[in-house]
Amino acid sequence: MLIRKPSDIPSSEITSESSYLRRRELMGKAILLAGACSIAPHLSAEEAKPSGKALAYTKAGPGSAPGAFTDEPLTPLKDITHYNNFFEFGPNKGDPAEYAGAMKTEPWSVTIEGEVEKPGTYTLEDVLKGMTLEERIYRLRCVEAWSMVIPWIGFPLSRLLERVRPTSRGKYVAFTTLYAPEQMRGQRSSTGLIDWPYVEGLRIDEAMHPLTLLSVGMYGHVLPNQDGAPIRLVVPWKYGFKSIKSIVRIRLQEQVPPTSWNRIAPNEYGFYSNVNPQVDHPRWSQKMERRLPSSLFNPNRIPTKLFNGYADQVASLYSGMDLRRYY
Ligand SMILES: Nc1nc2c(c(=O)[nH]1)N[C@H]1C(S)=C(S)[C@@H](COP(=O)(O)O)O[C@H]1N2
Ligand SMILES: [Mo]
Repeated sequence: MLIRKPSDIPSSEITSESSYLRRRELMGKAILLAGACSIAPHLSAEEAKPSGKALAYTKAGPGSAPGAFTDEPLTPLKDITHYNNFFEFGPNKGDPAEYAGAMKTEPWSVTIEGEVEKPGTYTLEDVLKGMTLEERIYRLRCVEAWSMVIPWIGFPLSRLLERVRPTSRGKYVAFTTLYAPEQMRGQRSSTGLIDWPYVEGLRIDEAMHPLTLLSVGMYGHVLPNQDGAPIRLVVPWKYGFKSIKSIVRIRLQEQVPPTSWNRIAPNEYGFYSNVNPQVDHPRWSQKMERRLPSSLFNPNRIPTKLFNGYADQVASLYSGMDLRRYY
């Protein structure tokens, strides 16, 4: 640091006492604000745990199946639970943390119907019976160009689908989120953006892919409500909006299912929505992403990878397809 004697400092640089005091007051406020907004810098990822029940699961490690593990630093729980998209609770990133507590996740059941030999309404306990839970450390890349690394706990969607035996006409899988306006304040608002309930879909081969996960937890515990409790999809090579939360219905069908964002803006959000740095969103580039936590002074910008870095595992699903046309 450069230190100057008072006599070296021209009088124009000397701050009058009153403005000095005012500046201290402002700095004090800025520090308080920074403290309130900071991302729990003193808590290591290992210390912060979700408040829900602990789960038994096998931990991800370098020996895990290809794609199921990354040694990139985990995003702290604080960011994963306070920077969310869950429009059922409002449009702002902080809304789900504030309002998702009103969602009742017990009891919960999932209806599986359509082109399956064993349709039915299964309680979450039924779904989990005999299912081994495993940790998968996946990147989640939002179409808004931020990303996180999350230690999900769950099981491959294929294991559930195999149990209900898809028929040969089950070409697509449609997913539906809970509709409960009395619990989800965003569903009561009249903005009319999303036609509730939120819906999503996958092609059957995408749904059966070993990386496609139904997640019931993270950081060793059941999912926090704002992250899609008690059961949500995680499709790591697609933009985050495909990973539908708080699922109550899974339907196998012959036709391409509608998806919420495609309904809202079909020229911006296609059915496939594979992460692709070469195909820009019409209103912004997809070449880079902001890995959370990030801040004004440490934006943490990194290049986005094709299929979010899972190309070795999933590129073959799309061979021969024009990824610009099928975005
Ligand atoms: N039901 C429902 N699922 C949803 C959304 C939503 O608004 N409603 N938002 C999607 C979007 S745009 C993203 S990026 C991810 C965010 O997941 P996270 O909040 O757990 O990080 O959830 C997806 N699943
Ligand atoms: Mo998103």
